[in-house]
Amino acid sequence: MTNDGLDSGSDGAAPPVVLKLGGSLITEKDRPETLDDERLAAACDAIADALADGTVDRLVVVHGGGSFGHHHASEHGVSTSAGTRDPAAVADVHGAMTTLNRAVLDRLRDRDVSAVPVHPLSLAARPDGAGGDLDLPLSSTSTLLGEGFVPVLHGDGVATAGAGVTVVSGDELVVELAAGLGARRVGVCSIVPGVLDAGGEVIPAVDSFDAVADALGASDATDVSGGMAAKVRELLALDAPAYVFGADGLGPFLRGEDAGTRVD
Ligand code: IP8
Repeated sequence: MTNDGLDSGSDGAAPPVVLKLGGSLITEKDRPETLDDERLAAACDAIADALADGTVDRLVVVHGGGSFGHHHASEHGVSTSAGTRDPAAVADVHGAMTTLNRAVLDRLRDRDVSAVPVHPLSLAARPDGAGGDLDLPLSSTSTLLGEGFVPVLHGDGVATAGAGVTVVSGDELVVELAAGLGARRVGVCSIVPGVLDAGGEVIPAVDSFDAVADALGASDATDVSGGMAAKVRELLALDAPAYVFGADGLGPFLRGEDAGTRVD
């Protein structure tokens, strides 16, 4: 079922838009704990404009790890499938992600966006172990939305049965949020303008993984949670239409237009 915006969300209110800001967009991915301030500011401007214009009224933002989370996760050998029981490693990964989260929140609030943090490490679990389903309770996010806030989640550590703490990617959170909140549209904004074919051209629409599997390579910089192939797989599983686009696509996406590649 595709939720085209006419239905109510799971709490009876208008369905939200779920937007991921990729770590590659908002950080300098190859320089540890370094923001890409210009791109982050432009993304926050687009979000603030869309909320001020009313083109989006309910929005959940998720951001990735970029050079914050991924750097620490790979130093400690932690990924979506490999966990740690070292509390210092958990503190490093989570601490870097909350630092990045604060930077995003500050810039959104500077633009009068009612952005508030939701930290997955404090909420979520993989009760069936690494590789198992993510349990992400949505009551706080959905109540915050209903109260007029813009919840801002992020890739993080997640309690994982039998493995300690593994990584939960922003993409996985996007899928859970979109499904659980009955999202109207889903956007994944990164530094690539969409899903690219073998010749480097943006594929306008993807409706099956097999059709694009050959063209999807791994991410160049350190990325413990899978690159574009994993993103496309996860987005294809959604009911809501999802779009993968670059920085230039963010404004159009938030205005309800097509941007980059539609994954549906
Ligand atoms: O950048 C991963 O989130 P992603 C976050 O969305 C960490 O894959 C903690 C590495």
